[in-house]
Amino acid sequence: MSQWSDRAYALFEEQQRDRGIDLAWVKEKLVRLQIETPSWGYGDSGTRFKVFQKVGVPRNPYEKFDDAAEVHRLTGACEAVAIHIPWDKVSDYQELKSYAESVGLKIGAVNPNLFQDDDYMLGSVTNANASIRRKAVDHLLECVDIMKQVGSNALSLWFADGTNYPGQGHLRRRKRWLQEALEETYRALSPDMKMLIEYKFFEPGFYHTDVADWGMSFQAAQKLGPQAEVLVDTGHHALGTNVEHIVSYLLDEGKLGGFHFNSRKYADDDLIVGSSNPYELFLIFYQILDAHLDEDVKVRETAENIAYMIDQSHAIEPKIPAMIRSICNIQTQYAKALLINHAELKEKQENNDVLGAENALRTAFEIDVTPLLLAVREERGLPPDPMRAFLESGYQERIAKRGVGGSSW
Ligand code: AOS
Ligand code: ZN
Ligand code: ZN
Ligand code: ZN
Repeated sequence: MSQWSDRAYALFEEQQRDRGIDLAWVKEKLVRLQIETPSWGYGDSGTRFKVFQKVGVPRNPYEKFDDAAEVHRLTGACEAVAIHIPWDKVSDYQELKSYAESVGLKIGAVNPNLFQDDDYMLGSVTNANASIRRKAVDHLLECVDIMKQVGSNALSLWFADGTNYPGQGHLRRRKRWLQEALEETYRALSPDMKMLIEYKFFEPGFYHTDVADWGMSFQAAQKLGPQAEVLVDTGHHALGTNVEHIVSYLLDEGKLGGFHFNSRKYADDDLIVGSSNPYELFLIFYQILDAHLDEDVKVRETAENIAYMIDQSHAIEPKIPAMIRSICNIQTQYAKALLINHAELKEKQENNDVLGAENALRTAFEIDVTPLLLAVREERGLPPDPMRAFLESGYQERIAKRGVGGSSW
């Protein structure tokens, strides 16, 4: 480290020791934080107005793994990559698994795609047409089979099913069809597999979506059994929703399975994590780390086994730097949350000291964790500034030979 960062870390260490923070524990937690990146985040994407094609975008799933490997090499935090079927369809999934391993990665969640076939215009598992429902369930089962081939232990489900107009669909019938599809899929899972059920209150259906909120995901998962859990995509709530409250509720029920992290200002914007709402991310991590310390072993285990994933689409930003920025932002907010003094906070809460409690929490958020992050990266032999290391690596220039017109999503 430079003299400046050595001095900054020494001061940081002293300040945190004075606050009663166990820095060995903080560092261990930081090192263990792994965040899965999505294969589709490396492809071209856009809005409904335009998909901009970028130079050097991966042309196939293998090149997406190459890019993900670069992100992992620089951050040490992204060893798994989520795949989307059929966007990442290959003829030999064992070969895809071996390829991932050869570049230092593993395959994370398998995401079925039930929204791009014309057949699914009016729904997939909730379509009024039984043969389309069958086709959709067969695709879910195919994805479970792919999980077995690639060694994935998470089936990540998001249904675009919904309607645009009142009366267009029969809501209760659709609810039952959805549960039937989930049940058939759940039965196909191996005992070590999780089913993660994502919710979203709008889009592409603008009147209703079949899995609209966490309560619907939760109830479906509850009925299915212990292998089914809820996935919280941070962009899938109405503005003003208290996402960290949902997180704490699901943790306490042992049903928080994973996250799709991204940032949003208005809707499901899928922007760089923490770019416009860093305090929300910090407060989510506060709930999780508080649950790490819970006296109930089930709550602790739930908190320790959360699948952290990024779900972003990069319309204008260069994709690999956008991913690196997201990882760094997550690490920053996680590090801040690790500096919460839980004993102090508990004491303030128990004394009904409103401002004292708020201050205890905010104090951690306001700490500059740069010296800590630099020290941890250095101890792990990682570049202190992963973004700068990427820009200086020449990787972007090397992949330019892929040309334009790579994979979309
Ligand atoms: C869609 O809004 C969801 O966030 C899903 O997770 C989706 O599968 C993913 O964004 C890829 O399109
Ligand atoms: Zn998502
Ligand atoms: Zn989304
Ligand atoms: Zn999103």
